[in-house]
Amino acid sequence: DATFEEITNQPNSWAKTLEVMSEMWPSCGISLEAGNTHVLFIGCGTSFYLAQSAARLFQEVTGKVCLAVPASEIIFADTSIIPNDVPVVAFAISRSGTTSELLMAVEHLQKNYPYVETVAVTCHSDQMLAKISQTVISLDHASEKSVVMTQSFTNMLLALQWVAATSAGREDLLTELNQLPVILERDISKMMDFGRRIGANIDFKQYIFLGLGTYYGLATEATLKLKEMTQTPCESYNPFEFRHGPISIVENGTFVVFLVMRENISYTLDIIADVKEVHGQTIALIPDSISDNCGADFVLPLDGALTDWARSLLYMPALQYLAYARAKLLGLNPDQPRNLNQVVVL
Ligand code: F1P
Repeated sequence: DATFEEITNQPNSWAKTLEVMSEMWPSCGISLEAGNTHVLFIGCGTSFYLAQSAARLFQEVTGKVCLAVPASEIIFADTSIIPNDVPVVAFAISRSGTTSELLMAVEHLQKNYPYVETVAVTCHSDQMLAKISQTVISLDHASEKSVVMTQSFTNMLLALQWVAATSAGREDLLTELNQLPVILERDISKMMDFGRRIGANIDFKQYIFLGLGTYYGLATEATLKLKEMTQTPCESYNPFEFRHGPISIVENGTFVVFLVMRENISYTLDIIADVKEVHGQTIALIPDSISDNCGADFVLPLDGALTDWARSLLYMPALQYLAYARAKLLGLNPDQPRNLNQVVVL
């Protein structure tokens, strides 16, 4: 099916995205050099979760003020979101380039805030979003037949990571990004084995995905994949927030997936222990340099030589495949989830 092809094609599509970005971005005319530029990231559904992840890493890498908002908030609740005394760049993210709310948000910005520069990030550069935006990041090689977004998510996020590293003049980070296609190619079968073991286990009744900072958008996206493809109860939280109430839903059969950062590892180990104490099953996607003795019931060790933010994309294929494997287990068609279309039109 298409979803399988699109998940497993990611080593190729990531390599192509890096090629496209190094050719197009330097000459696109958008400048993020002014230190006081504010950067908005706008999308719907998967593209909003992408915006959340991108905004956090962009802020970390460039030091600019960054904000992720669902497109609907630009249209219906824009008070005080958009400053008027500094340059503003808005990245409008959409696989299809035709989602109504996103088009309305871009039109709203252009009408009411003409100084905002809009950059379309899309896999369909022949569609309306690209036509109405000032600049287009065209990732048509990552477009999809499936309703669910998999490679389009990671490729659009990779493109924004590339822009962040380039704008900040961070050659070290660009070097790391350039390594990702080869690392993914090397590790993808290990990720799929993991996804199958965890997703296709009928004993797991509900899933919780935990991620912090730029990983929070990944955790919410992993939740959406599982929800769209399988309708399994699942939720996402910041791991530290999880202990402030939501942990009360954990019981035997609750599978808690940690997207682990090296930076806060000792605290994360405490949370893993807390979840085990209340009879949850724990899984850690974790840098291989610290995976031994992390205490989780299942471990997927990922490249520990990369920085936390450069490693982030490597978490996604495993989590996408988890949802895919569960859809197969339940006899569902992952390409065509219940109640969903590729595009939501108002
Ligand atoms: C965004 C989106 C998807 C969702 C569904 C409907 O589309 O909300 O995230 O899975 O297929 O559309 P787009 O604006 O990125 O094309």
